[in-house]
Amino acid sequence: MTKKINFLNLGKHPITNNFLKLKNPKNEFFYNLELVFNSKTKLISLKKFVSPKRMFNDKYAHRASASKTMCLAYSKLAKSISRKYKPKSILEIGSNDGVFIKHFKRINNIGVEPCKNLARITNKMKIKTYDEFWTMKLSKKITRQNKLFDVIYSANTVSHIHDLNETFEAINNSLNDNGIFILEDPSLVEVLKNKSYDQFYDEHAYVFSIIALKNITKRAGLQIFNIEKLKTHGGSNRVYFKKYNNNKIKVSNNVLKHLNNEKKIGIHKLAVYKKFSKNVQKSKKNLVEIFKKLKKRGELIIGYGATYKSSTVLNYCNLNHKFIDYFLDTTPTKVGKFTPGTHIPIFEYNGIPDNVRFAFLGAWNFKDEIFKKEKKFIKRGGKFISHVPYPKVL
Ligand code: JHZ
Repeated sequence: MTKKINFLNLGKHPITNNFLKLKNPKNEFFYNLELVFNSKTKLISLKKFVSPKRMFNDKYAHRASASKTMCLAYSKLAKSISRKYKPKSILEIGSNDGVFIKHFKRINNIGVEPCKNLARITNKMKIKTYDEFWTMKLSKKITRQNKLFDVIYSANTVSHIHDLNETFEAINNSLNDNGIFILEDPSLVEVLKNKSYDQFYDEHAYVFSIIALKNITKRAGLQIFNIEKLKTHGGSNRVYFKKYNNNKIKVSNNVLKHLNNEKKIGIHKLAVYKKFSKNVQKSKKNLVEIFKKLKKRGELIIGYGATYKSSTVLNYCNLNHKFIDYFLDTTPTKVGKFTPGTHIPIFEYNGIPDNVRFAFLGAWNFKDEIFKKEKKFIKRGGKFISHVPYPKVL
């Protein structure tokens, strides 16, 4: 019998995309963020999902092209797909602001993006974008209008969709018999290693292991044939799938290597998550201590990058505007607003002001890019605070 076993309760959390116009809004929505382990599929997920309509709306703030690292990563991948697979058609599920799909203008390139403000951006770029949620119904509609696809790509999106069986079946339905599906999402191995519990929030319904992915895609007729480990978004996996009946593509040895490594770590065992839960509680205690110490000394502390991830850290650790004076962020749709739940003002990034000595690294996944950019701040003695892999002043 399948059992969903609780292993971590992160308390009450707001909608991460709900950047607030008012500091003290009325009726802010909160839900309980709890994590469970599925004893049958070995999937790690939120216990209770938040309604997709609450999260993915016309005011969606995240822009995938907000970091140079990601722009480069997507352009490199687009080149490699064109060279290796020479597709005549490509579908992207979760096309955001077009950062990836725009590289395929010479072939039939289609986007799926339920956030209407984002779909408008790519439709304006002349990339046909369906502003709907990915379902079997939509897959059938797109396939009727565009035939089957040689490549289907989805980055940081499938982990956001609640019904995984329908999602993968719909992907199979839209894929050519010789086509490939590429999925990219944060890696559970990296989350455990880095204690990066902030990969769990309303939108991240799942964080995938390869073991769980293998278990749930099999019944949809998809088979993993290759895996690339990526540094992006704090450590991700790029997983390549083919249809089970496609014997032209060989399964790479690295698939077995990943599966064996996960077994060695114990990804399929509850004990690993119980230990993770203890590590997360310790991480909270140590991070709060750092903030309290600095604030007692009267230090001004800013946040660098008002990420969705940081919402989990701030709300779980009760780090509100008394601890972080303000955030700096480059995303225009976040500027002038307040962080969800913790109500910290977000200002436009124009360099770190001279009076700042401490900055909490909300965008720790872009540490290398940010450290390169902030050489002046570091040179004058400025310090970053990060909770990954453990709370530390860097
Ligand atoms: P970033 C979002 O999560 C939501 P977030 C979503 N659920 C998801 O899965 C990932 O993206 C992919 C700012 N910044 O990408 C820009 C600077 O200000 O880590 C962004 O607001 N200066 C779809 O929000 C934020 O940080 C900089 O120099 O956790 C980064 O957000 C850089 C590099 C970034 O994703």
